Amino acid sequence: MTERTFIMVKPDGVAKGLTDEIIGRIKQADLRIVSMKQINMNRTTAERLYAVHRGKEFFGRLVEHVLSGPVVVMLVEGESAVARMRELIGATDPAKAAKGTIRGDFGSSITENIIHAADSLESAEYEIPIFFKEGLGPEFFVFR
Ligand code: 3AN
Repeated sequence: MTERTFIMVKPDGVAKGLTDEIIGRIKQADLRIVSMKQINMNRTTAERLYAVHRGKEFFGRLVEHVLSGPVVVMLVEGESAVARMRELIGATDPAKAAKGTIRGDFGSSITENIIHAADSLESAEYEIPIFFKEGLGPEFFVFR
């Protein structure tokens, strides 16, 4: 099934100059980047994105990290895009993520783990409209 998913290169990934490397891996996996932009998130948006984690011990660290610098948000489309992107990013903790995955290759800690990818179609449907409004603005293009 063709799916759309939400991807975000986190501030540590942007700061390490990994955006191009990540774009390359997404395209290599036969997925399309439908739209992409670099933004500085505000607190309201960060807390909305991570609303499912509110109340957890790490919520504050997660929000502070995502506010610490620019992020690159992407709308990615393709066959089984949600599962395929989760394979590409690897396990949440970089120390446990396989080599060859983005987090396994570049992540430095469970907070600074380079990249976010929606963990289900339901999550993607919640996360995408926080950052992308269909049909609005010049930001919609297809990066093949
Ligand atoms: P994933 O990003 O792999 O879907 P989630 O949904 O469990 O993982 O967690 C969302 C984010 O919260 C992770 N990307 C990670 O940065 C952070 N996180 C999760 N668990 C912890 C933890 N125990 N300590 C610090 N940060 C955490």
